[in-house]
Amino acid sequence: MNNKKGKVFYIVIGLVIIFLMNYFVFPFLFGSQTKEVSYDFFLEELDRKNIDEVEIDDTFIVFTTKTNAKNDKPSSLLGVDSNSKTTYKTGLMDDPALVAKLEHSGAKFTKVQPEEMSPILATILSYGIPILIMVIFWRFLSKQMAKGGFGGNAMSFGKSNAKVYVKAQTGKTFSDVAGQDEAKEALTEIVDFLHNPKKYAAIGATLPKGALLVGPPGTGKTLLAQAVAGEANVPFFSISGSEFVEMFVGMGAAKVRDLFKQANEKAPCIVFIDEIDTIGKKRDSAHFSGGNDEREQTLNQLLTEMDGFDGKKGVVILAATNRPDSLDKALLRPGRFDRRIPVELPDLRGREAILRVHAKKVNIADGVDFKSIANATSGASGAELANIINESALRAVRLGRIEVEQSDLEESVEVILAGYQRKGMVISQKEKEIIAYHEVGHALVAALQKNSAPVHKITIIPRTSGALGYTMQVEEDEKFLMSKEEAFNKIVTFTAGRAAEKLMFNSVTTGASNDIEQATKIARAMITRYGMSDEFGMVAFETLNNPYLSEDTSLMCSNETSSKIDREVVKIISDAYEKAETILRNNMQKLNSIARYLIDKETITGDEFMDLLNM
Ligand code: NHX
Ligand code: ZN
Repeated sequence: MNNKKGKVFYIVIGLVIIFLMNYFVFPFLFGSQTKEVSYDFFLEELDRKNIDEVEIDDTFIVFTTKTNAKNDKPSSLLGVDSNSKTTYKTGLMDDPALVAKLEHSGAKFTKVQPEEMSPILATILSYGIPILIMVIFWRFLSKQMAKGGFGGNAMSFGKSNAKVYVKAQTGKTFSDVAGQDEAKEALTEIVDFLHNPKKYAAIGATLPKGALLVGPPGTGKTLLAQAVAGEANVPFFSISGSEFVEMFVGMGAAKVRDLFKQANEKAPCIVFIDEIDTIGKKRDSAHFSGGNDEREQTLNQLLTEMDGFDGKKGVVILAATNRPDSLDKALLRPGRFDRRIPVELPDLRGREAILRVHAKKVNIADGVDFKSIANATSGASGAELANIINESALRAVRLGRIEVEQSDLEESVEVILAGYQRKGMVISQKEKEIIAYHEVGHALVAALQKNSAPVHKITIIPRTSGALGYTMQVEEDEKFLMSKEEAFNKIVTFTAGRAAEKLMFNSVTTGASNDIEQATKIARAMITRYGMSDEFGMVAFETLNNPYLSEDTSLMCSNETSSKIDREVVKIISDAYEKAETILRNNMQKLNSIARYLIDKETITGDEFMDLLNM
């Protein structure tokens, strides 16, 4: 059941119960089946001499009748027996003749003091009892929840029902983690400590209580934590930071308390908190919203627990985040998460190793070249590589094979990059030509200038990402640096698609939007971050906020500089366009012949392309 819906549902039930109590159960319980009636009803009964006893206080007349009142309809809703005597109540009128009338009717009547206690009692009863009932109801619910009733964790009312996974063994070891040699090395000490804490205690060493695994999404932080537990052969408690975020203040903190209590009982063990940034965000000094109390309490509780537990006992807390910059400094103080273990995107060797690890789970044909796949997937994370292997296995099945072949892997790389092929998409001959010339424009310029990655593939088969065609370039070797020339030539290559369209058809299309964006991004970065413009030199106008989110930058410059930067960007790109145009103008025959060939074949490999070019 949906969590939110569940909560609303139970709150509504609670309110309905209070409502019912106030209207039906209380009056019944406290014997006051008092009916409010009009004053003329009272006078009428007086006339009939049907009134038995009367009590008058400062504001009300309360009376009983001898027999059933004439105008009184028994209340069917309550099922009150109409033969039983009912107490009636009516307002006291300013009626000088009242005493005479009462005497005349023969009723017993007394003047009473208004019950001073009664309003207070009434207040207590009408407010206190519902609250009491709510509390009991609440307890009941959380007990049900603990038992797994009401659909397990559908709701998180009440006492913490910390969803903690205790596994005697995660079953993972470091051999399951490929391409993270530095991180593994940093974690071996923790494994050793968990193996024999006494060795460390004997020398008096205080062991790290916590280590923070930082890195981009999909790099295997969770897997590493599981592997540490597996290697050390200790229980693994895992919870995600988002699970601490609760509807009510204090619940998250209760979960933290619970988690550590359980962990202490099971020590030595690993406690893993995924996405710790959800609770560990910097606490603002300003309290405008005031709505962050819950998160703050949770964080404080976490800090308290970390300080509180005995470091020698063997509880090691691992946490993962991809936004280390946004973490509260308090979390990073010594004795807390004082160790920071970077978990980076895999390099070429790492990618190959990761592919091999995941390939163990599927049937792979002999002679599959993982190295070339690794080479083509620069910047991919471990999770993406795992996805590539799975996609290729699915493709193999779809094509009725029992083994994954090289072509499956290559196609899967493209699926991850640009989506699935849209074979059914109908594209007019005219547009096919535009697309082909655009792509061959990219490819020719890439091939004909130095400092440019070789063309790997050209295709005009549309993909589900919206790409109508693309040119894949793959670096021969892994590159960690980019020279100014390489950066500029990249921009030239990006502008070449548009240049080819313009040269060939003397008109341009919207298709180049993605190229334009990328070219502009590189040009801007050259100026504001890489000190590659003659105009400004080595000045940083833009800084990277998060090493794992390349988009997350902040600009620091005057408005004047900002417009100068814009002009410089325009200049770089127009220079690049000119260069691309010149290269293409000097190679029009090649552009024509290869574009024709591409329209015919739809896909050209890098080798075919080079053959055509050198013909
Ligand atoms: C549109 N698509 O959005 C149409 C359907 C100029 C021959 N109206 O520059 O496909 O315009 O060199 C990955 C990469 C969308 C995903 C590029 C998703 C581009 C791509 C926009 C070729 N190749 N443009 C290119 C293209 C378009 C787009 C992408 C993507 C076109 C051009 C897409
Ligand atoms: Zn393009």
